[in-house]
Amino acid sequence: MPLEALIFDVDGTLAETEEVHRQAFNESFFTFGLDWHWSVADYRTLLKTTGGKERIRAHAASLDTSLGDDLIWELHSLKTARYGEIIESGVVDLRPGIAELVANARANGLRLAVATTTNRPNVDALIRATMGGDAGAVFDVIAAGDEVGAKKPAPDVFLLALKRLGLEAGTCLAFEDSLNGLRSAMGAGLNTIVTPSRYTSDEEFEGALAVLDDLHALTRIEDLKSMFAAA
Ligand code: XBP
Ligand code: MG
Repeated sequence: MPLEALIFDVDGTLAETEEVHRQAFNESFFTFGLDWHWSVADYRTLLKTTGGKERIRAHAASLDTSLGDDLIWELHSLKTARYGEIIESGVVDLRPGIAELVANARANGLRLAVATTTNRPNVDALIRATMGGDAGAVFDVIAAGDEVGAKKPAPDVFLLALKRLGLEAGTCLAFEDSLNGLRSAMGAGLNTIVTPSRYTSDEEFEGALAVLDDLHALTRIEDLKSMFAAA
């Protein structure tokens, strides 16, 4: 089947955003009077739990404490607002090759989608800051965070993107940075290219169609289609 669409993960794939997430989490903990501070080393482990609210809940449990759902939602809303402010200040760029790949895919008639664990406001902030436009104008389909019952590594968010695209998995190619993301995409039946990011460089990506440092080597659609056809 011909390649018809590219489906991108966001955090770690489109851009190295997790350090901004980590800063926003830590500033929110301070604002809430929590004596929590997530170091880089802490966060590498914490990231195995996908979803910011789930991550907060898991951390509280590791301290034998629990924060009520209302407080977790309130804390996460503050974090999301802070994340958007930091991203909109322009501190993060797209990873190498992403802008060219998106432009070339569009110029070659491929459709574009996002399938991410983060929430829609974070996607909008990142695309506005790095691509200068509305995320809904750059991508045909956006499937994000709380729109699905089970987050990555469950396949739900990629299945939602496929449903909204109206395409079979066999005509699409996924791009991810993490093992949780790879498992999610493969669970949805998608061939997946992995570009490990700062926080996932130590992970194994069995089953990936390719594992690349970044996507600058794959900006030519002909090369992408050849790799896809050989899968
Ligand atoms: C990575 C995640 C997200 C972010 C934080 O998402 O697991 O939880 O770390 O964002 P992706 P939220 O699937 O794009 O790699 O706090 O909004 O969850
Ligand atoms: Mg990711």
